[in-house]
Amino acid sequence: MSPLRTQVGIVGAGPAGLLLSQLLHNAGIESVVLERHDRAYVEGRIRAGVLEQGTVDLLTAAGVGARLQREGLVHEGVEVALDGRRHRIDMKALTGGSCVTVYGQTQIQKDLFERRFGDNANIVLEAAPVSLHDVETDRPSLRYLRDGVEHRVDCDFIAGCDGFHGICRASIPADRLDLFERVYPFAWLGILANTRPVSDELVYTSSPRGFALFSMRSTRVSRLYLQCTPDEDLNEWSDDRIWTELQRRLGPEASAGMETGPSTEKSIAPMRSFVAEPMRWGNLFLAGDAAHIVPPTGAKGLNLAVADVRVLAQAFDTYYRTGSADRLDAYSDTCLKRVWKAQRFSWWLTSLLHRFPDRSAFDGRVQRAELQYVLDSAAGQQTLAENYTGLPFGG
Ligand code: FAS
Ligand code: PHB
Repeated sequence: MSPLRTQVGIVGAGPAGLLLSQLLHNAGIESVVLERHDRAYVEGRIRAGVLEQGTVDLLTAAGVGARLQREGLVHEGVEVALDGRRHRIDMKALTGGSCVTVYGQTQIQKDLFERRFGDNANIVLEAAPVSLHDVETDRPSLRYLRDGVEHRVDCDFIAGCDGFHGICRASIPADRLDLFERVYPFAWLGILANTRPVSDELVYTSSPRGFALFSMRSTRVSRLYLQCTPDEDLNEWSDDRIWTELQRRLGPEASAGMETGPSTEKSIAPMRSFVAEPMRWGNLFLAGDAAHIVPPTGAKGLNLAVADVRVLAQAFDTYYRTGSADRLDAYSDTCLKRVWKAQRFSWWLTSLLHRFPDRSAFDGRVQRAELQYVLDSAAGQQTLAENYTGLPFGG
């Protein structure tokens, strides 16, 4: 079969890949997206839930934010519970107007797929395996199998948007990458339930029994997380046991009136911090989870993926309009400045709120004192608020 020819070959139809495809389309740049799963699988993954202000603005400007604007829940504050007492942090007041919006990643995927297919985008689903070729030349290509037939996509550039376990970063010779990683001694057990959230805003909970997070997907759907061991057996966690533990960690007063009910989804997510540098090899550019992973405590993963493809789309736009490769050459450094600030915040908030099994008594007291300082101090609350709602894109 004769090869396809395009300007940017994108591997992965997650938030990074599909949004990049949309941004390139808006700039008049052609792309082909290769995704190994089908649409239902990609749309069905229950993942992120909190969008920074910049992410909401970018999705809206890109033409995929209409339902987000209608259905997204704008939160001006966030709560932190310590010793059963809930403290509200007024993020809007502390940042001069920034908020976050609660809108599930599954909804973003649905909006992106609908818009891209509506624009007749070239998205190949169930394309597996995908392989990269001649990445260090000016004629890179992608190959993939579909229905037993091998296909080739000749392109100018490849965007590796295939997530942490994808093929793109793995295609880069090990001696061309510096990897930075921290694996945490715990994981998050997450459930979805058709119950009224315990609060109108998110509640991050620190307790001697471990961390808990009370989030939501709507005013009728709760998204809840419990810190657990990395090797937890999900079968050991009945709904009753989960609800009881959530109430114990939040405390009787703060969880008074909590509505419980059957879970509609239950999963365990590992916790790691990870960065691959540089985010480029030849004409392959890594974006999103393919390049970095953060513990979900700071709600940064999806937002970082959006920030990466914003920079990459602008760099491609400059290249094709002017012939200048300056922004492409600066892509990795530009992204990593903000990636590392989000890594620091995600590590800091994770370290502040979780119970570390091997932590000394002294370290436990210092951890508690730091959290108490943040809750008692306007400066402490401001640093949390400005990071949580999202640092400036240029930052
Ligand atoms: P993704 O992993 O979302 O997408 C990669 C895509 O590439 C997938 O569709 C995959 O099928 C495809 N792919 C992979 N290998 C391929 C190959 N070889 N060929 C073709 N396609 C391939 N972030 C938050 O902000 N808040 C959260 O609460 C949160 N919870 C999470 C829970 C879990 C269990 C996980 C795993 C992640 C969570 N994240 C969270 C982070 C998550 O939202 C990511 O940051 C976000 O999905 C990143 O988007 P992408 O970079 O597009 O990667
Ligand atoms: C979610 O709603 O899934 C969520 C919210 C905040 C986080 C992590 C996950 O920090």
